[in-house]
Amino acid sequence: MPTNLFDLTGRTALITGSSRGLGRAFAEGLASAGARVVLNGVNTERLEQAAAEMREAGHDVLISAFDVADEAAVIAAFEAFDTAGTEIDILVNNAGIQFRKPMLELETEDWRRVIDINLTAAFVVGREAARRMAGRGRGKVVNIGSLTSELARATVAPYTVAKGGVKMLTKAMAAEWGEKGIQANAIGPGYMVTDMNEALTSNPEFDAWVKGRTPMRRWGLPEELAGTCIYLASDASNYVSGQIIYADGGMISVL
Ligand code: GCO
Repeated sequence: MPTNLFDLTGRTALITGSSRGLGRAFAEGLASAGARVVLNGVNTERLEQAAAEMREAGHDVLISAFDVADEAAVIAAFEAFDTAGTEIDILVNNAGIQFRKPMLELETEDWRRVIDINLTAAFVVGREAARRMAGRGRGKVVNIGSLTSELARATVAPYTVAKGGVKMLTKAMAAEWGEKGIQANAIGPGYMVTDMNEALTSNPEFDAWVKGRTPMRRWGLPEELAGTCIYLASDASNYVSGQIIYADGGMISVL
């Protein structure tokens, strides 16, 4: 038994969509547990800024700019990791977007974009990472679900469908990759204070609804998800696979 089951020293973690928001918090959490982290996003300037801030705090940080929804770019990024000898031990499939519109007004193109980025990209990046993890006989995949992995909310249908898919993708990964030494799990965040949710946090009615509906009576902070991510990325969860853990202040457990 290692002395610290949560120690990630010597591991490298790729976190998609990590220049800000939840992804950044996951990167900070994994780095503080000892991992080298690879930040990803499409805006190189923003990535460099985030990397500089994290290095300032003493973390070991690389950046890899690519669009998770562009399969050729994903494959090229993993080939670049291979060339550089960068082995991704931990993948956090975090990149996501939201698009709020009632279904009767929703264009198919917007539906597809949300599904592509939130769901299909998790499969594509997951496949590329897992092919390499399988060769090494170990790896951790942490997908990011949502309360909408279980429950619908009006105006966010494609996101709901994508996140329901992420829950089942996690189980499919667990089913196929367990024998290769890979554990795949998911985190289901509750309502979090992020840029993506700005339209919700700044809406007094929505704010009151979230606080009324959440047993902890408040929104979650991105850093409050870090511990769950460290757990699922570390040896502490070595016999846990196919699970989605809700970090939601208790919201999904109550009516
Ligand atoms: C929304 C929010 C959601 C929530 C999520 C909680 O627009 O409904 O952005 O994505 O944050 O459902 O898990």
